[in-house]
Amino acid sequence: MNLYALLYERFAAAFDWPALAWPGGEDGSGSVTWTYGALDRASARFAAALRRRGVAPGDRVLVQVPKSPEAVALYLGVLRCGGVYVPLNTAYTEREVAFFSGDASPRVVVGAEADGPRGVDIDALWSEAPAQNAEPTIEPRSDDDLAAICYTSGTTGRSKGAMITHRNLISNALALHRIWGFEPGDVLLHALPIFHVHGLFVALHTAFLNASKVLFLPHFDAGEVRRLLPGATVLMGVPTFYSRLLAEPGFGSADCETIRLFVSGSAPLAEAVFGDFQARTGHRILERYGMTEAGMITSNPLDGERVAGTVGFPLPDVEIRAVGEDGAEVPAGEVGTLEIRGPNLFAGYWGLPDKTAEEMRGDGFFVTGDLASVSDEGRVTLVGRGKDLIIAGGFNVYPKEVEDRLDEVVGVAESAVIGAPHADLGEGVVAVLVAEGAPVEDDTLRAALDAGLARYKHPRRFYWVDELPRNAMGKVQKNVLRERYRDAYDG
Ligand code: MLC
Ligand code: AMP
Repeated sequence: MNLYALLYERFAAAFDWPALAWPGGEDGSGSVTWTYGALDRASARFAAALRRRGVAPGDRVLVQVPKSPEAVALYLGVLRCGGVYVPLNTAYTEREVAFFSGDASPRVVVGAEADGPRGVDIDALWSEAPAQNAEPTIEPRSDDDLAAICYTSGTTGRSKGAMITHRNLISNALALHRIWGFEPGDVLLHALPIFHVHGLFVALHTAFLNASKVLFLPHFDAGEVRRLLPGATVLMGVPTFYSRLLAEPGFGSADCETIRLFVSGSAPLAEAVFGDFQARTGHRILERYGMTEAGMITSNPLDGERVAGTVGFPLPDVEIRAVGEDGAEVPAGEVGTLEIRGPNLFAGYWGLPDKTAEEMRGDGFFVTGDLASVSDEGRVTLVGRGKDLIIAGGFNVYPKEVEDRLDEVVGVAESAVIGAPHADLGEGVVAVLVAEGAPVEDDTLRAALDAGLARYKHPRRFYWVDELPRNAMGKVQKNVLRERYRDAYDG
């Protein structure tokens, strides 16, 4: 089934209800509200415009646009015409976008490549469709057809497109809607970006399945979120949202009287933040775990014990196991690499069958690269990552990609990029460099990185050394560097 057909069933009963409330509004109300009817009609209009541009079922539509209600309608429009939605971080530079565009070979590129034949901005696309009564068709799709390709960085520094099917999205949305107890009257406060799984799929799908009102913010601002909390019942965020709310003077239970659920994910929620949040507000944040390739995988329970430092239990129909280096499942409580299987699991990496095969077991389990223990009761505790990944404020940064850019800079002989503890973002990016001649100024490094690397990936601390620590195999010992520079941000 087409995911949009499922959503439409819910929308059709709620055409007059508020869907997205967006700051602004010329009437002085402080917000512009789109009803579910308006959202449905706008998605039909975008679908019509995309069809006119030749988008047929299965064609990719690459999108790099700022967050807005129109952007949501565009996403739904792509689903509706059977296209494959390929969202990109708005921070990506032209060089990064060029890679994705070349890789995904989209029929249409919205928001980028304005001068190219496939490029169009979102307003122009909107005006290309018939203003009235765009045909309300929803292209039939089978469960295995692709709904989206979401790029996720690779350890080799090359991004891979995770192919996500309608089944993946539908199964995950229905499961989360149920286990998180969505009910009539729920209002979601949405401050996440909509180019990643968390803000686009997890948050929007659960709210839309519920025909809930969504207080839709362009970006996270702690003061603004606090101001809007009393009109909401659910907030979903990365850990930084919660630590920043706690940093608001006087923030506490009075701000949270209407809230029934705070959800955290995409990066580890520090036990101290969980504890402080409970002490100040009385709320135990519900932590869940997921990834681009599998949507949501585990969740702490809505009813039942939410244990700090754990990510809870597998979602319905999701199987997990922790596996040792010999490939055998480790005993309960011991640490292994987490492998998972279920209707949420993606269809593979776009154009990379060998890479897909490397990360899939013969019995259909996917190797997540996360290290975890699973208790006797099935509760999962993540203890680290086997993959060389930094997560800053919920955004992933792959060291290899940053090292490749640094190594291109004249005067840099070699580099090693690591994550260091960061009070606000969880981890911050640190570069350790070996000079070729005189060390390069930080500003020169920054300018060089600006040319091809999104700002959130930039190291904000640079250290020059005579040589990088290596093991007997000649491999850089990142654990040594992580220890040496652990106070880079918070020292
Ligand atoms: C912004 N900056 C960051 C950053 N966000 N640097 C490192 N890490 C980040 N996450 C930099 C900008 O480049 C800029 O630098 C400066 O910080 C200020 O930018 P800003 O836009 O004002 O930032 P801010 O409002 O502080 O944003 C922080 C944030 C945001 C935490 C609110 O990053 C955010 O919304 N993160 C959510 C990420 C997310 O949705 N992840 C889900 C992935 S899905 P300069 O130099 O340019 O001035 C997934 C699966 C799952 O992982 O399980 O959910
Ligand atoms: P992404 O590639 O953006 O999909 O990021 C997925 C990765 O984020 C996972 O493989 C985990 O390493 C990490 N992650 C997601 N949720 C959590 C969580 N609750 N705690 C710790 N790590 C998490």
